[in-house]
Amino acid sequence: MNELQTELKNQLKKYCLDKIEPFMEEDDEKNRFRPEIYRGFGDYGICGIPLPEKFGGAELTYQDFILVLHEIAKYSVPYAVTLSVSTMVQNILNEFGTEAQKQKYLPALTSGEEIASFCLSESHSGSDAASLKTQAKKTKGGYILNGSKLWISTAGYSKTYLVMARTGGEGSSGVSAFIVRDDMKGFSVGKKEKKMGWRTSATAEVIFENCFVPEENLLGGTEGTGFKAAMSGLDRGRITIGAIACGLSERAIEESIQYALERKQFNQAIFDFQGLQFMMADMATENTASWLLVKEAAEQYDNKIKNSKLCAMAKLKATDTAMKITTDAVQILGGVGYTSEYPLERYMRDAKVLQIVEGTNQIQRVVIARELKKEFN
Ligand code: COS
Repeated sequence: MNELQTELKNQLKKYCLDKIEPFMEEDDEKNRFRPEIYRGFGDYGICGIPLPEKFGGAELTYQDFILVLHEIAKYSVPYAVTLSVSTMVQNILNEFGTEAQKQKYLPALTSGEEIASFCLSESHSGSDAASLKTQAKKTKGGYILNGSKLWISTAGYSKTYLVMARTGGEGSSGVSAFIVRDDMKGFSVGKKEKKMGWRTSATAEVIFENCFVPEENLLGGTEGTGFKAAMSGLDRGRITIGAIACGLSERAIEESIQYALERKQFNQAIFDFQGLQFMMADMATENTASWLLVKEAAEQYDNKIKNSKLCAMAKLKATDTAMKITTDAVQILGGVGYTSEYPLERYMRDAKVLQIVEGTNQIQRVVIARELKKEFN
């Protein structure tokens, strides 16, 4: 780590210990999201890490960004994910938006004053994203949106929603992206999901009922580019989900080793039983391997190498590993690990959805296999 990264990590650790950690159990129980915690990230200048300075970003690297997410995830996966998704939307706006769109929407996001949501999934279109049905019908001066999006992170708290909707025929080329604001007529937030984990993150349906979106809010001013914009955003999002998984795993490893060193059975610390030592050695090895993969994907991205396969591998490996590590960590604590007296059961619940979001791990394998086929054909 360079000096800046060490400094950033230390400052964030303090913020997370003071402002996040004390509320996590209670907020998890009450499904409570605190916008002030996110705004606090803004005060640390981390809400637009990879974005250009001219739009209020820090213009740092993706390698810096994954370190920040890794640190936050040790205290709260939901807040790390909120930052990851909002930054993913900013990246898409920055890459595909017009100059006017960037100037208008990015500064409030990079400062942390506002949050952005990513709206791709629908009830009949999850893994098969190109089959989405939300309609955007051309009208005078803009588009009328009708349909709904499901499982939208931070819905109800975000001001900007990047919405993929159909302007053309079937398939990916008929999809366009729109910048929808929460105060647009016809936009509303629907059912809030009751979730196994990530309970501090608000997840809900968003609904469009004859929602008029002005022409200038068509991303990039061009129809038909929405699917590619979403996919390229997801490539980056997959690296950050990998980083979050590694942060969560690291915390679970720390907690379980600490416990194993203190807990005595048969007159010795349970750490000293070889059965547990092998388990802990595997946990540490697998998480280190995952982190190296995530770091490599981030480095390639910083070097402008497009590598969807590596992004998918990083997400797949790190999140499957987080599920295994958090499950084993509960096992090391035994009965007490299954109770909310320790946070391990929450870590395990928070890990599960990492295998599902930003493309299920089955989809990651599809992406990897497709690239392998291209390489070997
Ligand atoms: N970056 C840029 N463009 C991409 C891309 C990427 N990573 N992946 C695909 N594209 C482009 C393709 O190049 C193709 O463009 P052309 O038509 O110009 O050739 C177009 O998008 C369609 O691609 P493809 O034919 O591969 O699309 P498919 O419908 O077969 O689906 C998968 C591809 C399965 C990979 C995609 O649907 C997917 O990732 N699904 C998961 C969705 C997801 O992650 N949802 C989570 C939402 S957030 S919780």
